[in-house]
Amino acid sequence: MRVNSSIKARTRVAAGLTVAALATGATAGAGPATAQPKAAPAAPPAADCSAAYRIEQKLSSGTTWRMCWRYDGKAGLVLEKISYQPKGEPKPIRVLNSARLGQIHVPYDDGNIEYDDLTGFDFAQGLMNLAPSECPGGTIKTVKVPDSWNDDPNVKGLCTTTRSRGHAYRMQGDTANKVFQAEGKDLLVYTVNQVGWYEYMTEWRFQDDGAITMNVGATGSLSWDDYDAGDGRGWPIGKGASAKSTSHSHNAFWRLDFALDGSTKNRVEQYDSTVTAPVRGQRAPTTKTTRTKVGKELAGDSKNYRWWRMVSATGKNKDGHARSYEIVPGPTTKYPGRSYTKHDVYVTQYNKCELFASHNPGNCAAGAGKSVDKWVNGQALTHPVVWMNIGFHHIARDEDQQPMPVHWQGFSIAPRDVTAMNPLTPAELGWQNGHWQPRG
Ligand SMILES: [Cu+2]
Repeated sequence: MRVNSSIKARTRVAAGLTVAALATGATAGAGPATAQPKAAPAAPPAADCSAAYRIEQKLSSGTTWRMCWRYDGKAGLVLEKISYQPKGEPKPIRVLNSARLGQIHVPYDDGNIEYDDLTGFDFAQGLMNLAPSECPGGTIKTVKVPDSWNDDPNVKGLCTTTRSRGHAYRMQGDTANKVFQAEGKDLLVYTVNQVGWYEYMTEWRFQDDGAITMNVGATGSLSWDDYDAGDGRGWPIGKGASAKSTSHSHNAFWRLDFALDGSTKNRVEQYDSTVTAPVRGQRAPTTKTTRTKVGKELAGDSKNYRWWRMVSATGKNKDGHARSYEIVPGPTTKYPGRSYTKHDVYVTQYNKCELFASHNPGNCAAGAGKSVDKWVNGQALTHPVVWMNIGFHHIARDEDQQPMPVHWQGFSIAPRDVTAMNPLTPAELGWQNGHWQPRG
């Protein structure tokens, strides 16, 4: 913990009392985040978890997301059994068995200190009470923090709500007076966890188009204990050249255990494209895309024109195409200082004790190593687990005080052939699949 942890811990308790006093009546509960009327489901799917741990939201555009949540004593929020059901699909389509953070690694540029926030600096203990205004239109669930340091382990700390994300699509119709357009809607699930001077927002965005976007936002305050590096590794944020806040990195890891169509036997593919200048007789450059099947554990690097996808072992969409989810990396600054931060994505064979990308507390096997890079050792991938590493180099600026504006880092997974068409296609356009001919 960053030096004045006791003060921060006390602050947490005090804030807890205040919010609890204000927000009586908000208790753990099931049901949708907002009070939108829901169409009666034809056959409600069997409950995967008790009502208090269920999140189910039918978005106004017709897409339903379902999942279970739990709270881990180190990883914090863990979302499980996540399924997606766009309108027109008869049953939920399972996407993930489990989705959670895998580490937040924070090394300071002067080499004096390095934090493993999840495993070593009590990220999960630092769950913050949320005021009702922080979860507009939503529900704040009560989370029981395992082995809590506080007298009351219950924190009103899990917000589920909905948010608009602007245009989902727009298309001018055949006649000038017809415009097809719709606003995208997302289910948002988030917690705030305080670690020392920082507060991390862990946000999961379940979009009505089937994409899942996960982000960590850092706010709170710059670390009071990490100032005046004195060797050119900080940025002055006080008057004149005083108070140099030490530059540092936030390397966030996510751990995704896929289960497309309910099976963990997903296949992993990497795609690369090469662009070649025109040769004689060609009017323009050409681009060739190749697929590489990833059969064994992978330490992968993002590259121009490179992407990966997880392919369902069993499910096909109505066009007969294998369902898959594509990994869409967000902007990253890869930190080469540690073996586990040297690659952008790791794919490991599932092992129930491999839970944190670094400082893994479990004893997985003799000589197994404590970080994700060590677990990439040639095993065949019959149950691949994806570890995404997104880094941010934080050179402070005057605007970082006070409070520090949220700086976000994260990535998405996007459906590729999960449905035969855009899941939000209006009924009138449902026939326009493939190389369709305009109707006269
Ligand atoms: Cu920072």
